[in-house]
Amino acid sequence: MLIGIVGAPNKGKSTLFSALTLNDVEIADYPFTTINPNLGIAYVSKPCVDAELNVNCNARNSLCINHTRLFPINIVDVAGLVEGAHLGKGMGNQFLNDLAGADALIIVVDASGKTDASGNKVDFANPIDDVIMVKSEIVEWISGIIKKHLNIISKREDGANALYEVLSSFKVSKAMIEKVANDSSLLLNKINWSDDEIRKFSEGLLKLTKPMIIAANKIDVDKAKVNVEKLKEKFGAENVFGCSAAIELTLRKAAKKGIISYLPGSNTFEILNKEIPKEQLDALLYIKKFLQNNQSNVQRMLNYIVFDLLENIVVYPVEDENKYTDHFGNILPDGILIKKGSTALDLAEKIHTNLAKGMLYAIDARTKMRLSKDYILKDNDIIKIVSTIK
Ligand SMILES: Nc1nc2c(ncn2[C@@H]2O[C@H](COP(=O)(O)OP(=O)(O)OP(=O)(O)O)[C@@H](O)[C@H]2O)c(=O)[nH]1
Ligand SMILES: [Mg+2]
Repeated sequence: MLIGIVGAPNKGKSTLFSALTLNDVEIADYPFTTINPNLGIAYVSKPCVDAELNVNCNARNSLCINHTRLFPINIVDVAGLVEGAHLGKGMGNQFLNDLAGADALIIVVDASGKTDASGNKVDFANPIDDVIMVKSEIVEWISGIIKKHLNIISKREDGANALYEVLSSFKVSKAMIEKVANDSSLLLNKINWSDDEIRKFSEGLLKLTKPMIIAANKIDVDKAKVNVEKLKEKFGAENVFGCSAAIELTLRKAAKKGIISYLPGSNTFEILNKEIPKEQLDALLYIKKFLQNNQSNVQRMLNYIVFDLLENIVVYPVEDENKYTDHFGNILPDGILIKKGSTALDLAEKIHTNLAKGMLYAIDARTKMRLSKDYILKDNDIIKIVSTIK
């Protein structure tokens, strides 16, 4: 799974990326600090089933800390996007190609309103404008790809296939293309769409394939909360997460160094090393106070994207349904992220095609009941796949 971080320049995209992945990347108070994409791994978190079963798991494909299971997710942070990027302004929009494979996007805006849509310092800027600009530039990017190939596409009877070939890196299926065209009453036979129709199609495709949420960043700055409320009003409260990437980064770095004990997403932390310089201690005490009134939303946001927006559940495959272990005796080694609505057979396929090929049935390790191949998996299921091929 890949989540893309996008937004106008100087909004805190790389700070958020660094907080999520703990990769050291360039962060600076001017536009276009990032030129090449930053790639890293972040973790979504969820209580592990090992606590309920009174065991300690041996997590292998994920991590488990104090019964909180952490699942790796790929994150990409790209250069800042400005109005007219599709016409070559700023860094242009070619770099958006690095977001093509993303399953969802985080649009980072500056809720403090202290940077304008180009990333320059101002006294008052409206972050709502940034969201509109970013969305519109992303639509132009997709439209541009279609337009570039329109000549060839327009000659094809099988327009859905032709579009699919052009947009293959986009995590789209032919069915998705057909659905979007159908919803917009656009014909797929020898496509001869106007610019407006291409834009409409691109908008629909974006909505379907790249759900987006807004990170209203820099809420540690005075008066930022007013803008967070305005963003929620405009784009829906569930789509906006007020956050401070800078504070989250400070906390995660301090935790890595063993200065504090902090579980990402928690609203508090413990200072373990009080021998640190006074300035650092004061900063941590300030953050502690800040967290009393503000949710540390960075982890919540990532969890929301993966579990709610993208509708993933976690399923634990095991080989021994009595001991909850794999072949080597590891307890609950793997937690698999899988789309809600997936079947036991889908799980087998995700583990190994051969396992799926020879699959006879599954077993619910909790109840020891037999489950059919088309059993719809539930969140936190522990499943043994019984197959003639291993
Ligand atoms: N007060 C405050 N400042 C922040 C926060 N997040 C980032 N910043 C600052 O905002 C500036 C820009 O941060 P970056 O992470 O480089 O922003 P960016 O969006 O990646 O910028 P470009 O790569 O230039 O597009 C830096 O000075 C950061 O320290 C935050 O939560 N609060
Ligand atoms: Mg950056």
